[in-house]
Amino acid sequence: MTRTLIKNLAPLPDGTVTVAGWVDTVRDQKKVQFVILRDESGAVQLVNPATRELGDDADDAARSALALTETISGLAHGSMVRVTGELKHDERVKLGGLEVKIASLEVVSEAIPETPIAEDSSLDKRLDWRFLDLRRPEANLIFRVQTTFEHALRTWWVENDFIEIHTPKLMASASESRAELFELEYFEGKAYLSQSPQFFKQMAQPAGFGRVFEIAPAFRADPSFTSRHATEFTSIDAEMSWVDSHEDVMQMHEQLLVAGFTAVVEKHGAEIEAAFGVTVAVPSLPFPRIPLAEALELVKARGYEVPRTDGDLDPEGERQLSAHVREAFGHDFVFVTDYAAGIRPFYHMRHEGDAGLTNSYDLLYNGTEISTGAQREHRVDVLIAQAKEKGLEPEELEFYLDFFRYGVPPHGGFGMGLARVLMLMLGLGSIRETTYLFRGPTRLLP
Ligand code: AMO
Repeated sequence: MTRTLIKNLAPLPDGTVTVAGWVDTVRDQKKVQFVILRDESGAVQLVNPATRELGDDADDAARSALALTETISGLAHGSMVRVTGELKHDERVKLGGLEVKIASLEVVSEAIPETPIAEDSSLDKRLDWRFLDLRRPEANLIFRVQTTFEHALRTWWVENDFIEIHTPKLMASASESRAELFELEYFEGKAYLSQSPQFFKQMAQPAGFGRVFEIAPAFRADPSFTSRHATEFTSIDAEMSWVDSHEDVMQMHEQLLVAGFTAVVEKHGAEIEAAFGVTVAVPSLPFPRIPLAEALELVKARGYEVPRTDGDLDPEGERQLSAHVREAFGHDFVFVTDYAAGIRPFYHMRHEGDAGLTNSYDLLYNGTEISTGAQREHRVDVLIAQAKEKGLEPEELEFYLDFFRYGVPPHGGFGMGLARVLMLMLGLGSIRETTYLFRGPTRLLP
């Protein structure tokens, strides 16, 4: 269909144009009608001199002018229309300094006049009507930022010799903790939804791929209702061979993020500021690194005693640590490193001289965890011992353990939640806003 995107009208000379989109508002005055038309790229004012009645000598042109006026009067908010008219640049027009005088208007799809959501509707109600909620320019911007961000990550990976993989989401076993596993009937037996591409991105290492990435759904049967948990989320994963430690993984991770943030700032910095009132900054390299034990001390020194007994940070602890990092280093990101083995999965490599600590990290951004990464244990006997220690049956993991029996390079990688990165980047309150269609314990629709 021939149409001009509204954002592309400004550079055009005055003349005939065709635009298409949905009706935002109609101002139906006695002598003139104004329609604000929106499409995915912006909004423009349409104008029509109203014809309210026909004289005795009315000709065809007068009759169609009356019909057009009546059509515009009856336009409901949200109806899809296609309009051909005369574009005119006019500085007096507040909206973008231009206007289209309607020559013809076709109602392509009528909307029910009563819109089910309003600007002040609750988030839950907006999610019920997500396709209408997404018509908001700010919502549209979130997903354009997402596109730019993902594109920049992919470009960086491709330029750095990574191979894109697509791992199965139907699994025969758990890939992370058994507690958060969705089980489903699978012909005569059972299958599980993948919680992470963990095992299969690791498989690419003995497969000789060297460096891999994937951006794909992950599923967690997590009953929590926090602003940062979903039962299905998009996981950004990378894994690479020949690492000396988790330090190599962190270096890859921070460079990748700088590429992603640079692209977002260059393309959307100004509109993000206008829409959300936040300034997205490209982080400087290297990101600060703080061992977990030291992080807990720093948080304590700020007067916050982490109430957890397992030695991990809690969400308030993460916020406190990020506040410290911002004050001390002026940085929005921090790698918290060297987690205790007791709070890490069996596949994390442990310190050479101290089996109580792992070669692992969490990455916090603006006070919230966005990622976990680690060097993996690649010595099969050690891996089996660590699995047993965590109460896992090596028999169930045979397919995975085989990856380590035929030659495997030392390797490591990370997983990162896409919606969390966007939420924190744009200063939004929940990943429900930055997920196209959120899935939670009580939400499977739309
Ligand atoms: P982890 O379980 O920490 O690590 O997950 C990695 C990142 O994924 C995101 N995330 C979630 N986002 C929304 N809702 C959830 N329920 C949810 N759970 C996790 C977070 C988190 O930091 N296999 C390891 C990664 C690795 O070591 O490579 C893993 O999955 O942003």
